[in-house]
Amino acid sequence: PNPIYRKDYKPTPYLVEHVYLDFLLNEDKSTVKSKLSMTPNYENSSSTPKLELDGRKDLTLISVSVNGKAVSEADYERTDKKLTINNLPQGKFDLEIVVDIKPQENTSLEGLYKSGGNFCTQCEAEGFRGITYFLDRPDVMAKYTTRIEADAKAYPVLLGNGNVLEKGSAAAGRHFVVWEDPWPKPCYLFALVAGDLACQEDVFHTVSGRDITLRIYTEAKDIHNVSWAMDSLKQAMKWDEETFGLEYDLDLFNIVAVSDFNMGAMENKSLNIFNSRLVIASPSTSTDLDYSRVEGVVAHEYFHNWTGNRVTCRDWFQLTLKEGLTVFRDQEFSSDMNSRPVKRIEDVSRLRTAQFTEDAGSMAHPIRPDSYIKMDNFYTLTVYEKGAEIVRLYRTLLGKDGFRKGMDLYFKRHDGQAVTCDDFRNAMADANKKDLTSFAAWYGQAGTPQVKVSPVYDASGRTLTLKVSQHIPATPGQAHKKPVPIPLAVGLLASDGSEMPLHLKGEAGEAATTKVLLVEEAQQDFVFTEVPEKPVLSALRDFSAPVKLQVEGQTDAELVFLLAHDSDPFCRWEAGQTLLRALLTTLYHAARDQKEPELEDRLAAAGGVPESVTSALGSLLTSKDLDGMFIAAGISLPAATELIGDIPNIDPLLLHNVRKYVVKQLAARLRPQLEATVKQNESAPGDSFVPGEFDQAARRAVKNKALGYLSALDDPAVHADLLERTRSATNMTDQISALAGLADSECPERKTALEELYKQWKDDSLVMLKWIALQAGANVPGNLKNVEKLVEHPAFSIKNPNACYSLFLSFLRSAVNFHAADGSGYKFIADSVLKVDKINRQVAARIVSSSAFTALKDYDLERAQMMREQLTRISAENGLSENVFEIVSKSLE
Ligand code: B3K
Ligand code: ZN
Repeated sequence: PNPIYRKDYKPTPYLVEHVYLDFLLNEDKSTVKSKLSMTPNYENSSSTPKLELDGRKDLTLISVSVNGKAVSEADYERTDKKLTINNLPQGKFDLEIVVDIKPQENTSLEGLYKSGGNFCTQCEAEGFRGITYFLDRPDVMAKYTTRIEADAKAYPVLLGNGNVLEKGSAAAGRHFVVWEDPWPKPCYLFALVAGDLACQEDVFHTVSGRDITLRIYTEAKDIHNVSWAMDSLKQAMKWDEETFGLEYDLDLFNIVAVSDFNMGAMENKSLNIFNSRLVIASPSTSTDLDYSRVEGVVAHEYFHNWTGNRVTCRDWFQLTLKEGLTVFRDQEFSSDMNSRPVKRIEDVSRLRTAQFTEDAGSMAHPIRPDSYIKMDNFYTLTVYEKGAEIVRLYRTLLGKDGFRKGMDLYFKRHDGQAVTCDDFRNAMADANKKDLTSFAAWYGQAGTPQVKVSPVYDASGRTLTLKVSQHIPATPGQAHKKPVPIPLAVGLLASDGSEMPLHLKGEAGEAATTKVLLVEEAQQDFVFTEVPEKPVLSALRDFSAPVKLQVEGQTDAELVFLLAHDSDPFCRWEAGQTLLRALLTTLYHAARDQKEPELEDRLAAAGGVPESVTSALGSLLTSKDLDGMFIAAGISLPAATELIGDIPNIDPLLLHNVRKYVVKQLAARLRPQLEATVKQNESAPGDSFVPGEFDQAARRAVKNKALGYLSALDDPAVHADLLERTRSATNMTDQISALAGLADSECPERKTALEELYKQWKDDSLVMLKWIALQAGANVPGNLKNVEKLVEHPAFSIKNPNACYSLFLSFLRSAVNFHAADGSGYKFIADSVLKVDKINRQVAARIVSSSAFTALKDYDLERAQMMREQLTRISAENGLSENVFEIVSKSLE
């Protein structure tokens, strides 16, 4: 397979003005007739250029005609991927193509396929070419009219983009609906649904006084559980009007939930299609986290209507233009709906545990990649989450109003266009009369910048100098990097914990307590004057840039101080995390250097968990002025993946055991406080669950975190209590947390609880996903054989992406079993990838790309070698998909 390069971008020689589609949906084969009004997009010349349409080999071509006349076989060529038409007429012309397809056999879930007996589509990035031959790229924007015809009884609901133009019945018990979308769009936003679906309807009154009909469709059994999604949609619509002045642009907005879907959801114009797990929510089956995900994703897809649909991407390399921006928008929405500090901490944790790893591994790429083999492989944390951080940089630098001005100009200039990341940056720059050219480096360079800050205090001159340096590590294909502009938000704390007013040398203006320094060079000094005493530095406030920060000379005592006093909630949390990362690293090295005596004794001899750490976490736990959600995050240990890469040639099992030791020590020493926390935050009998109620959710969060710690004690009384909680829980948050507390313990209650939960929820496929995930990710030794049995279990289906993610992605997180010293975990994953790849290439690729196989250089030599062997085995497979090939071959380089 050949890579596609960003530098090779060229517009198409023809554009499409209007697309008329006619779908005849059937059980054996479905027919797609497309009529395209084509218009020339080339310089006038005597001969016309050829037209190369994208397709797939499973399209059965029935006919091609131009202006009503069949194109002779001599005038077109077909390959597995293209239909090329020659000798086209000058000027505008109509092109008609008829193909047959078999959606019922389409297990890749790209293009038109069947889920739960219904027809549905997924076209982004390149699924439309699986439906018909087309110029399948985002810069070809057209108006669409779609006629859908199917059996009236089996498919009573027929949905398309835009408005209903016409509907009626057809021969042989069939019916049809014609949809018309007035807004030009790229084909990746096309959608169609035909099925037997129930519907909940609502209405949204826009700021300008229009009434929008909102409909959510699900299978009949789920329709009573969509009100949270509906409320979230209305909140999002209102928020976008208030925050960005953006109003919805049609009279109808549909959401359809399907159970077989490769990703979370898709923002098709006025017909969003969702993975059912992101629409359906009920207290007894969904956790607080599920509720917040539904809210966030419903909002995200809605926000795409402006950032993505009205203004779209010129080519797929620009994906972060719509995704980074839309993630930023959904993050801000969720912050406004819930707790801003907690949302920020969650987002940073995700970035750090998963995106930083990606940015250091074999698939590392800039937020705007330079090349790809399969675009599907680039819907990544880098493009999405790091992309959102880069959008946030503008907001940090330009302020809320400046950012809004930039957004307004972006829409004013580019509404209805397919544009690039440079266009966005230019709008931000021009609206604020600022030169933002240097920000281009963030779009072109992969890797996480490492920032060092050395504070130097001069008591006689009462100055504090911050010596700041940055370095971006090499990534595949990019050995040397130039510095990027880094907004570094800082504050200075006095010894009484108060915030010092900041005076930056050479800068007039009012003294604030947080200052954003713009670091643009590899090394730069910033001097603060009138600093009365040696301060404690609070740096990277609110995580003002996606970097790894190291403060030179920072002591544990300073971290404990920041954890107690910093006015910036992010930095307060971060101080605790830094303390814990350092502790885990120290203990890991102590344990690694010797083999004798027992691990626990070695760790104890190395100092164990110091009293200062225990008491700092203890005071956080018992703090009266912090909410439970923040406390839960504050007492959580950094994920193992945060240390992988920083500790060379890591032994993941040893790291796991060190982490386990720290948790157990903390649990033992803080037991009274943990037990008190559980008691104080227990929900009262009669308390009813109110979705989205922060206070309640915060209490559950800290209670369940405390129970999680207690479960590490290996105490039969705790196990009995957890089992009892899985039985008496009145909501899924509590039920599944209690089960999670048992999942890693080798106790009789574990088996009982798993069996009971299965009996209770076996008919609810969304709860079964959690049940599968907990078992597959368990760290009990020898669990692989249980996981292998799970693959055969009726609750699991290898054709369902959600089931695959629950099982395989969870297994990847089990240090004990995935990283088993005999290599059995690696072999299981390689076998599974090969099996899944034959069914669904996107899911298979996602399993490999989420695995440590893409970071094998970070692991000990034995493990790295075993991973390489499995990658080699995968790469030798006949008929391997391009998706998996790309990841495997890059990981072997
Ligand atoms: N835009 C879609 C992602 C499509 C992924 C295609 N492999 C969902 C989203 O980001 O909103
Ligand atoms: Zn998106």
